[in-house]
Amino acid sequence: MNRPTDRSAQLFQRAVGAMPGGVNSPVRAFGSVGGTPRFLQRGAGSHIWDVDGNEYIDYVCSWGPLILGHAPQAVVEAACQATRRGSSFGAPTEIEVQMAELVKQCFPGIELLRMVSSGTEAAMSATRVARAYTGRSKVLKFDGCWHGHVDALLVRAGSTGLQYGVPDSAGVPQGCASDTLVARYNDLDSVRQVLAGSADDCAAIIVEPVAGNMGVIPPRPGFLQGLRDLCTQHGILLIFDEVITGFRLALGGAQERYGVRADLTTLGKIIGGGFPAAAYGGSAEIMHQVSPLGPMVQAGTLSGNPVALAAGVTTLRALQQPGVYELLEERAAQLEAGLSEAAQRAGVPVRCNRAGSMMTLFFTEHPVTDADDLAHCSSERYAAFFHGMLDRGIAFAPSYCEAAFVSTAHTPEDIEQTVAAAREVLAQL
Ligand code: KE4
Repeated sequence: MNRPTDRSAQLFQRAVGAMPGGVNSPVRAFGSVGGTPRFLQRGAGSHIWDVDGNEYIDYVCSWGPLILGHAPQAVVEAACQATRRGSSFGAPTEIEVQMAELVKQCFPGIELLRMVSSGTEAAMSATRVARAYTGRSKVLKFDGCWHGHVDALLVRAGSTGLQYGVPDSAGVPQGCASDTLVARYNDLDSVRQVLAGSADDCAAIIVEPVAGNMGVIPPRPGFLQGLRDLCTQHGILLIFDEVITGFRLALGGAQERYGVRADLTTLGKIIGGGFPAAAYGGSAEIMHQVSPLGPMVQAGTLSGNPVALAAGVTTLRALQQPGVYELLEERAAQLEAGLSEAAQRAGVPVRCNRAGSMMTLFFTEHPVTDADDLAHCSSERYAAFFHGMLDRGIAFAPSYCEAAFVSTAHTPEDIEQTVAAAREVLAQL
């Protein structure tokens, strides 16, 4: 089953001599699963190929952006045409208006939005505008949630924070984090406790409406509405970090799926269609704080980049076609059922958490509903599963603190092949 990894190994050897850990984002280094990171050469649809010529069915999908799969023809064409017209101007362009109007159609709570280039920038800016609008200092986040590498939000952070055991990053002075409050995900009582005595100075509660960075953890029934009610009660702005869930769970993201409206929303990943684009937005009253209208400063050289937005608008228009989310649901449900059945057949205790076309297979018999539950999950078994699947041409996330994504390009045959491989791997765990 062993597949050649010589070229990846050679490239990794060179990479570590030029970049920290040989990567440009920590999770890519395979730190929590071990082994040689695969250097990829190309992707098409639901498949990717590494530099040694190995082919894989891809469930990473660039960590979420590629909901249409790799290199969809219409997206590639739109990006090429936009590039030929000039890749960046640092001046307003029509595609930015089209993107903003498209997002407003899908997210009724967004009256004005500002494009930025990464989810980190979107989260940083959304918390800043919340502080500007309310005049308050504190921001409450949840243990295990990840909002990019914003200084003040690198507290009990998920994703990379969890994978490398640094939920509170080095280099973030206490002064930066002192206004950050932390509560337990899916636990409204913990929110009430944390807010007791500080609600009047809390500008925002920022939450992943479906957590995707401690593995996938859906909100318990009532959790999101409870946050909504607490925010309304205390004059706190509710920020939904929909960088993953926006356009993933529905055209209107988690807000459409769960029927809870945020005061501010961050978006990313899918709205760039595989290119760097993200956004934050909310009511006109709040967003009038943002320069040049108001006193809150935020700017960006490549914000609203016309090539990225040509890819993003093309992607969103494809998602507006009838039947897309039903297809994603059907494929993802097929995968969830197949993996769960394979584990049961092998007598391996697993919990598969899924919301729409994002899911995580946890190796535990306990329910996984917050960051503390990760202590019951076997990272060793996940690593063995990951490599067993990789050796069989199936690429899951190199960490169980991440999500697996299904795209519209994944076929029933892809899912069947994945489940067949899982049966073999789980039987050997
Ligand atoms: P970026 O700055 O990476 O574009 O977005 C940060 C971000 C914000 N909010 C949520 C909910 C996110 O999931 C992310 C980024 N997600 C990670 C995957 N867990 C990106 C992959 C990586 O860090 O390499």
